[in-house]
Amino acid sequence: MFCWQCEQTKGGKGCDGAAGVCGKKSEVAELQDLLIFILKGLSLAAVKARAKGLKVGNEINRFTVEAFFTTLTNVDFDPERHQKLIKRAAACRDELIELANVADEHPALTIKPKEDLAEMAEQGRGRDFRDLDDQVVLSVRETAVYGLKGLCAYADHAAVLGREDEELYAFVHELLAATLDPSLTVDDWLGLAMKVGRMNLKAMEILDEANTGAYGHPVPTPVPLGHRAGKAILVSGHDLRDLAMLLEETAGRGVNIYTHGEMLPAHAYPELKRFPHFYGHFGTGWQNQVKELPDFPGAVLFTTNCIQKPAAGMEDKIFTTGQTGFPGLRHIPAGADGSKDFSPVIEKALSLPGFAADEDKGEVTAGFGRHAVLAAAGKVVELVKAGKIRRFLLVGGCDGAKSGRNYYTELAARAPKDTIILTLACGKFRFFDQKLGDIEGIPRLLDVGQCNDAYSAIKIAEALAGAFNCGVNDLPLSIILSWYEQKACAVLLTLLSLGIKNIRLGPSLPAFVHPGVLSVLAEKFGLSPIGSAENDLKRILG
Ligand code: SF4
Ligand code: SF3
Repeated sequence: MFCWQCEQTKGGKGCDGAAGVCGKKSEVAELQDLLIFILKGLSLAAVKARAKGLKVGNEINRFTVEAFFTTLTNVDFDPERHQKLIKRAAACRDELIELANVADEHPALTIKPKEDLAEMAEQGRGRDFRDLDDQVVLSVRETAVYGLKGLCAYADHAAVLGREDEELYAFVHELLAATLDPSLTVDDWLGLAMKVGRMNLKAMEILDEANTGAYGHPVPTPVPLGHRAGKAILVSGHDLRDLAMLLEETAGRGVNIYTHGEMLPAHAYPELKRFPHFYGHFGTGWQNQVKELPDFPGAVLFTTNCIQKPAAGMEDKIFTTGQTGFPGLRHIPAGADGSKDFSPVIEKALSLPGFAADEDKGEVTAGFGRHAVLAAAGKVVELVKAGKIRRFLLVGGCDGAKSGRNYYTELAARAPKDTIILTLACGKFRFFDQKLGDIEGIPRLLDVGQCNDAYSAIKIAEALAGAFNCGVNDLPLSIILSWYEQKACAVLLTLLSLGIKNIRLGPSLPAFVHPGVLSVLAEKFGLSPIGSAENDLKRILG
């Protein structure tokens, strides 16, 4: 195996050998390489079908997005689920080949997956992305491909809420098919990477409409970090529909529902917070789950990334759904209409002790989406003009295990009292419970939401630029990102495609970004690595 798609990659260079740092075994990595290879063939056939004016069925569109999302970091570690996906990918590909009468003999179109799991993995061996000699082209191409994984994750979340877009699906096929064309140059791939960014904005916009259309616009909401006496279920990941269905199914059953990780902002949605048994938030960043989850006295449901190998003894308490999977964990499937029966999770929670007593551990406030922040825009503009708000710091992105991530904790703690910190995604767990106070009633720490709510942050920045009659780059705003997995790549490409400059990126730079590409990004967009919190703040604040 060889994989370098995430920030945790071995030695900052690439995971190889028997397993990746995330725990992905070489067999799963090889199955993923085979799956991606066949998805590229499927995509080429889909491009050819569309070029002939033929319609690519929605089942194939949806499947492409789901299968590609599966290969994102910390989503699915189960070889048997990959085996099924590979077979389905080949069947969908062959259906398109027949539909469009494709005569091309590219191996991605002709390879037939073996029946046996070990033989299938063998077919994937050596079929990773390193098929170009030109390392610069390879680097830009893979940056675009990883961004596309993030886009597929967001498109999948929107699709489960019934929001889909043919242009988005056609682009996913266009980009995956393009990876089979060795004649594309660095400039071609830079153009395609920017298009991934633009299309990801669209995916996040559709997801925003899906989430707010179904559950209302988030409103600032205090979220307890403690618990109530009683049976309990913990819900992790990003998928609000899974949470909504579980809340419905547990109503009146004597079970309290808690959020974990990226599910925290769900507390702020009116149609979710109305459930009296939707109580609080448990735990911190995803990388602490092995240590923290054994202290949760109930069942746990992972709806999306980031899932890790469970601690010993936790296997029968943790469930997966959606694209997530782990060998030995029970998976809750979706019915044809997307509905799910969570009774195994509920029965498990009822059989476990639950919390013995109430405990108050303070609270955090979620729900500063664009509606809530822009409702206070007049006051914010006035405070900026009066010099009472010196700068906005957008400190967002993923959390992870590296010690260098203390930078983000320190940055939030050191930021002067006349700065406002906007945050989003799971990187917030580095500082989400710091008490930063307010500036004349405007909280200094504003949690915009999940990583996909980067859409909301972009809208806030654009609205502020409108109010000040300037461009986003001229605002008193600095963007400091933390990345871990490929959704962060998608969001970064979106920001770059919007022309947003001088972004700082950490805790380390991606292994797949070649030094030659980095210098282009530095020159064109002013992208730079983070330094020390103290020095960066000095530079930012002048
Ligand atoms: Fe390594 Fe990250 Fe790939 Fe896992 S996803 S194998 S940690 S590079
Ligand atoms: Fe976190 Fe995995 Fe990236 Fe949605 S949950 S941001 S790391």
